[in-house]
Amino acid sequence: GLHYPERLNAAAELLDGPDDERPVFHTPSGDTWTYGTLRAQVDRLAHVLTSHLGVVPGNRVLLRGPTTPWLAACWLAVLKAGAVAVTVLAQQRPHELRTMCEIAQVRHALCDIRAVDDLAKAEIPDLRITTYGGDAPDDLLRRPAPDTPYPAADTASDDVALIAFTSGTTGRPKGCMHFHRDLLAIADTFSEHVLRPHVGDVFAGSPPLGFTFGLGGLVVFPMRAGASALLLEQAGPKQLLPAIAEHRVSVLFTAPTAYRAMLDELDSNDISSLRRCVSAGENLPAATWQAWHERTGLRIINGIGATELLHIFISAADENIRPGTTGVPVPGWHARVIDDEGRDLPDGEPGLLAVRGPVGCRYLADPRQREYVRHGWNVTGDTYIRESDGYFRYVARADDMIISAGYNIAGPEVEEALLRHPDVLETAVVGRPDEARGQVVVAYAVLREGARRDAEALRAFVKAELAPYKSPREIVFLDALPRTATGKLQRFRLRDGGDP
Ligand code: 3SK
Repeated sequence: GLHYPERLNAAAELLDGPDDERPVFHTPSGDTWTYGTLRAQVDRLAHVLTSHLGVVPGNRVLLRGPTTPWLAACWLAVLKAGAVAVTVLAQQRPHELRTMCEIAQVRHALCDIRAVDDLAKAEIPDLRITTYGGDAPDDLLRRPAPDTPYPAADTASDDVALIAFTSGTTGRPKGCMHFHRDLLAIADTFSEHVLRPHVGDVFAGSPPLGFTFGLGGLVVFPMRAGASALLLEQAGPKQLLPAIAEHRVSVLFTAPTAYRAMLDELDSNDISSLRRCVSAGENLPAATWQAWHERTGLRIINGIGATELLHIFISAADENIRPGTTGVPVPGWHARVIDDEGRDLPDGEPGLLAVRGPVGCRYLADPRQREYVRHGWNVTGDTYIRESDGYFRYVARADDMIISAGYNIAGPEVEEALLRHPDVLETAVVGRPDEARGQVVVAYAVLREGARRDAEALRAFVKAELAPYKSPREIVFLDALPRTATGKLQRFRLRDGGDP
């Protein structure tokens, strides 16, 4: 198992090691931060936090801004000073920010000047906002600070370092508390054993640092390996490919829909530098895995992670990949498929995914803790099948199973069939209430540019692929699917028949 010293400061650990001259962050405009620069800036910022802003160990500090080296440096400085980083997303609006600050009892915020409007509008009582990246004399980056090393706060390995909010497809956001050691554990499990990065790797990807998928993939993993990351403020499928080509990115973190969208643009970009592609955030359809493999020769590393557990806990790489499955428990993690009473289900039977490992779910003051952690296992809310070879296959989110005329239908299986049609870019399949059948299958689809919206042809296509009872009764075409700020599909908005 993993053993960390009783006293541990994750920021100090991550910063320690690589030579001063080695690169750590690149920006799209061509700037490079070395480990030496980063160490000096983090120490400056930590001095300012402590001596100008009065931050003391244990204080919660909100961080908000686009993905830049400065945001990463602020995050490291907060941890190095022994405070607790509270990360949020750019898309979060004033009322959501107010709720999160209330839940996490936030008193300080470090905010990119470009993202401050919504935070200021939130009018959060007793919140002291310090901006960075502007030209005001009190800007965080302009404050005078000693040029001396900042001694890292003497934190315990199980002191809270991070509060990350789950986007929550419904309901009040939940703050997940994570320890200093948790931040190293995600690197020492998934990254170390599945990703296996090299010192020379250049990481990049689409998830923002306010989503732990991005925080791990773009800051923690590269730093733990002494490697570097390209930090992109705009990281949609259209920006990723040219950035990979220009900066010779070798490790990519993004979501299934981005892999699918990038297929159209592959010819005009040289992505020969890529050696690792990670997909998480949502289930990776086998059709997307195959298409990417055929076009690039690369084998996508699928994974399932959760904000509650910080990063990826089931995955596989290289020759261990079985397309269409998520993989096996990452070394250090354990997984089971259980029924509602917590009993193991036989292989091949769908049930609740339960996992256990070096990181656990600890909601901050939220009774939903009891639903997530049962009998010492984290129950993620996903329906999975464990196959006889030990591989875990995603079925659906537990509340996304469709029951139509007595049949159990997993929406993702129908989505998978639709995605095998070349015109379909994205799709979401849900159950719509129906008097006669309980529910009927309805598919929402986004087509590739220029494709004709022919519902009948698509229905016929699915009928040829799947048992007829799984075929959508109706296909609705949309320009985009409703998603959360972290890119997760909001099926409930389609199911409710509301305005997507
Ligand atoms: O929520 C997720 O899907 C996720 C995936 C990978 C790593 C981290 C997270 C939170």
